[in-house]
Amino acid sequence: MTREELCAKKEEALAAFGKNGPFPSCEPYGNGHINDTFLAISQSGRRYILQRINHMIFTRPDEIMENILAVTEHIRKKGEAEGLDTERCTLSVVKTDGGDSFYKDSIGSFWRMYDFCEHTVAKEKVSCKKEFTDCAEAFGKFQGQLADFDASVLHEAIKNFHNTPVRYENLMRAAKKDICGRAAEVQKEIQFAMERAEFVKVLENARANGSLPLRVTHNDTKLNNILFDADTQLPVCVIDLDTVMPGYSVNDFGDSIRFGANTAAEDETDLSKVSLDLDLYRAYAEGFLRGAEGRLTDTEIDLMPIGARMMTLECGLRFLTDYLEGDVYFRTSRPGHNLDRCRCQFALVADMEAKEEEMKLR
Ligand code: ADP
Ligand code: GN1
Ligand code: MG
Repeated sequence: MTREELCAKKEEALAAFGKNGPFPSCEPYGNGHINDTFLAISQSGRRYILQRINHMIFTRPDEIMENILAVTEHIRKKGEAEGLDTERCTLSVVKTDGGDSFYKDSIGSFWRMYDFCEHTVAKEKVSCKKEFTDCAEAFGKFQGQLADFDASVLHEAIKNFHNTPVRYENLMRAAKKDICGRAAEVQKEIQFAMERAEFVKVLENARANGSLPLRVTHNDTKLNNILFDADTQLPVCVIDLDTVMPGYSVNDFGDSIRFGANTAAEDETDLSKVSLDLDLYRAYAEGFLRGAEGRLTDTEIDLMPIGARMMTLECGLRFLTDYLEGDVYFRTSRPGHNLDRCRCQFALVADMEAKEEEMKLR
């Protein structure tokens, strides 16, 4: 869909939430790679997040919204019991005028609205170690809040989302098909992946032999999926709940490290700037364990460094697969963007491998 078409459809979607409107302003917002996010401001000045759910990726938006309603209700009750601000401790879904949790427009796109979580900021980079520890505690706590959530009510948002062997096979298939004729220029990266064909199985093997438990996890624990209070700079709300599903705690830990403990941005092209900041890594681990309040098993703690390497490698595999498939999954803003992201992830993996001993937490 072109930008113009998207804007036209956005107006149609806003009309479905008309009881909260009208909305004189509705502009693109945030830095997510998946959904189309807008900040809508009503006549009375109330702010909302309007999102077009990427239904090429989330093929059952109705199920995603069922998950989100159930999860946010559960977290809100926990927040209430703790005396937290119930308007900000989790996302609040705004219903359409017809009482639904999403709106399907005339061309089959799906839209949802959230209350804007006021007086908060999203961050692309942490400004100090403490902020990263706080963030870890928030994601650790999020897992804790869902520890007694009935996982059987959750729909699997994306099959095999963090199944790294499957992601590896997807890359091999994409390289073989080479529909865009890009494989020749990425032989080095494909080779890098192939040298780790055994490593990709480590967590799935641990799961298969019963040593790694399935928990309800967030599965997309990037720094910018936490909102911080604008004054105190403390985390107030874990957002982007599309991928809440049964998963491994070590992957939630790992994805945060991949994004937040990299000394460079996710798409840095100067690979000499890419490395694992061990100080930030340890600060995050400390906060995550504190947030988990003793729930993690010794095996999980032992596998946390592997989780970090696994999520970084997996993300690199996914970026490379998308590059080979013509950049159809992740939003890109320049030619070769996914390849740059992949190279950056692989450089970080290499650095983590070199720091294997120092990454051990026990
Ligand atoms: P994506 O799946 O594309 O990453 P997100 O749900 O993470 O989409 O939203 C993208 C960005 O929009 C977030 O990183 C955050 O900056 C902002 N955002 C999303 N929901 C809210 C909200 N309820 N209140 C304030 N900001 C939000
Ligand atoms: C996507 O939606 P966003 O931008 O928070 C992706 C994650 C990747 C991440 C890489 C549903 O996260 O899995 O790790 O990009 N989300 C989905 O930055 O695929
Ligand atoms: Mg996001």
